Amino acid sequence: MGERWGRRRGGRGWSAEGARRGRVGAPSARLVLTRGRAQPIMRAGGYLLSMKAKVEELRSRGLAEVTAAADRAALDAVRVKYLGKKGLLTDLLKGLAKLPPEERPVVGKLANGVKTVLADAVAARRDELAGAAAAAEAIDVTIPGIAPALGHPHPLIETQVRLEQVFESLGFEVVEGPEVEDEYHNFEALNTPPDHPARDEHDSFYLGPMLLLRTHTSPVQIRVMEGRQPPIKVVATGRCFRRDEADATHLPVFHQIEGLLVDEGINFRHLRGILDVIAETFGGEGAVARVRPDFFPFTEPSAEFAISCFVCGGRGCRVCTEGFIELGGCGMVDPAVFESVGYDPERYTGFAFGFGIERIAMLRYGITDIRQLYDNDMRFLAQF
Ligand code: FA5
Repeated sequence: MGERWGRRRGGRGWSAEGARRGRVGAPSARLVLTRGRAQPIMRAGGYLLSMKAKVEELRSRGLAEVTAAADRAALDAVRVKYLGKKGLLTDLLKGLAKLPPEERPVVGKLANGVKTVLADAVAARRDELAGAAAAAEAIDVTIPGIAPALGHPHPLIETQVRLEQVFESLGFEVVEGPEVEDEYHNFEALNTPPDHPARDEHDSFYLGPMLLLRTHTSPVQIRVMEGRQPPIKVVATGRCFRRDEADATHLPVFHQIEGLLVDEGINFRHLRGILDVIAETFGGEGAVARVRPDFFPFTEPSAEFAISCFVCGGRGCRVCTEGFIELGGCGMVDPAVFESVGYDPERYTGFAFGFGIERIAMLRYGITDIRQLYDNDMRFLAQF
């Protein structure tokens, strides 16, 4: 350095070109000419060069940090660090005041240029990151979907709905009655007084002295007839409750469909026509219907309705009794029942029936044990 100073002072060996090339520590020709004093000129020149180097360094460091920013937050931090109000470039520009006025534009231009370069690089990197994020989140709509497992109505409900549809198509109205009944509607009005032996068969769940869970859907007949005059053409479906041991064909809670048709001139052949519809619709191919005499206190004559067993075809097996599956009872409404609801038994006749819906579902789907309907085993239910 000492030697250079010596040469500069002498004014030889230094050219304006040399200064323009920006040799470290070299004063610019202009400074020499305008200032005429070596010392301040050399200081100012040194400061200018170090400013330029600083700007250049900020440029390359800033660009490297922008490129390295892995996400939006990191990129924003880099932007604030270099371009923010208190950022490194802003800081540097504040330092311009220390430069001679004619040098300020040179460094100012340089710094503003770097500002633009960094701002552009930040914007480009932001786009790049947004593109990468969008690509990562993109959904490929061409990939085959996963089919959701679709449910379907339970075979018991399916059978109940189908029964209601069949009867509605025959002009019957679907009605409802309470599951908690009084003894009068469940027994007395149906011609079954307290000492009647048929009451033993309906071993009941009592809720109080006169209140019980209905043992059959027949009390709905009474409730309908109490509320309106003939002609009556209704079916009622719902749960019934008995203290029965569960086995292949019995449950303590089961469903029945009750039917009642009352008008002038109704006879057993009308009932037989309905039984044939049930046998054809739910019995399956080749099924044989069987109607044979039975006893119910509320019908006279009474009959038992059964369909040939789908398992053994009528030979007899564990699922059936003597080759037939009993669906329910039926008959012509007993005049005593009409009297209990105030109908004139001389004028009106009618038939009634009550079938087990589980038994019909068993026939329909070939189910050999009634309990399977309530096991809620998806492997079993999914078959239907
Ligand atoms: C009755 O319940 C009469 N109310 C039916 C009736 C209505 C007769 C109208 C005349 C006129 P029964 O107790 O037989 O009848 O039952 C009828 C049907 O309900 C049976 O054939 C059977 O299919 C079904 N059932 C009865 N008890 C059970 C049980 N514990 N589990 C499953 N199903 C049953």
